[in-house]
Amino acid sequence: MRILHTADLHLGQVLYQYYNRVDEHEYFFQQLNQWCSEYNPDALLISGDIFDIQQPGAATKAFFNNSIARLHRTFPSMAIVVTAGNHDSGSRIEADSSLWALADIKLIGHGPSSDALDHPGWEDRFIVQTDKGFIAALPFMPSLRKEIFQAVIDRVQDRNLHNLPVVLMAHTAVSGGDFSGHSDIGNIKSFFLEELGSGYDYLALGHIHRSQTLGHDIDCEFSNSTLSYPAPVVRYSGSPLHVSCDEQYPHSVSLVDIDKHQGSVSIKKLFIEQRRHFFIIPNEKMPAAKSADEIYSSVSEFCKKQKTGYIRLRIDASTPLPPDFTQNIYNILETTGNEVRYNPKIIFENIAEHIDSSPTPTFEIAELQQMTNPLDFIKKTITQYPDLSFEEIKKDFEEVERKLHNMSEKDNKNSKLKVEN
Ligand SMILES: [Mn+2]
Repeated sequence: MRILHTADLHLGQVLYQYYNRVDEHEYFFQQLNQWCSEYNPDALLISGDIFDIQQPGAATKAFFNNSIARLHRTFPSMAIVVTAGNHDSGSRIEADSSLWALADIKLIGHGPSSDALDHPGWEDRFIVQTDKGFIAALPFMPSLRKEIFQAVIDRVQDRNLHNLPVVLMAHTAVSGGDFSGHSDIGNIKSFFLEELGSGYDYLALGHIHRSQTLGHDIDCEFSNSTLSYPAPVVRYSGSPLHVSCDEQYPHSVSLVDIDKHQGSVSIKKLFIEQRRHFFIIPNEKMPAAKSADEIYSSVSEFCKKQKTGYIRLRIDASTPLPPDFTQNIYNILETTGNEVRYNPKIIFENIAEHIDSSPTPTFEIAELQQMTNPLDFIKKTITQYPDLSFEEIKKDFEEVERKLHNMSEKDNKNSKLKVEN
């Protein structure tokens, strides 16, 4: 079974409160079309966060509809499975699902309700069976419950008489298990891998925007060579575009081949060419800028040479900036007709030396909304508190998280006992 796995499209995103990214998403879908014709996958999976906001505008919805319909027309035998993420409105995704079902395209907005598991046939909505294997698709569920994941995998196994590959889709952050070498997993509110059940060969995850195969530290970010692992494999495909300026790593779609149930899983990253690249001015090999004029001329130079891209400025913290600094930058960029785009979140350097004069870190609204873990916030503001150690705070948080997890396990057991009694 061969699948193309992607997630976190964030269609309709307006970056830095100003820039519409539809042409970037269009360029991504062009590449996706190209890969579908080149690799001929049995299924295309989109593991949540289709849209950037719960109520995307008409143009964004039309873009999604047209892009998916076009993929289906061009590759009619390829299964397409789309689940809702935490950014999506599950109800809105669900509302369109019966229409998409006419084209055999699966859109899943909601997980099963708590009493659904008692009704035979509940699983039909979540299972896609192809000639080559099974896809059990679950969307983002605010209260993630282990029995749902296990139940849907078990129902797949009832049908899986020929040992075909089993793929599970989920949209969540995952922690726990043996994830040595993946310290960044803990930066987001997360669930333990065991809570997603067992019995799948490939877990196609969405939510974390950096692509990674969990539990394996040989997943080189820049390599497009095919890596094989014994099943099961747990993987984030990562987002196609950098959704915030902290995501400058390469973005890719995962091409996944699974030979049989409990067999081997091969993964190849298909790197996405970005319509607009991300640049830091001056680039990190140079010293940070020390005057506003220096920045103005570097930005002008960039606009002439590069002509397109997202830029972010690197400025020494001791540099005095005039009150019309931001306006001056926008004035320079105007000459490029919105092609060079400015992220007003400046990277200030040598803050430690200027701790008293250092500016307070600023946050975009979208960034704050995504920040489900207080540690992310602490990390960004830690330079303001020279007496605190980030590592110690992180350890304390992890300890609390572990205790809370144990408590909720106990609560679950107790409430089950009560029900049985
Ligand atoms: Mn996302």
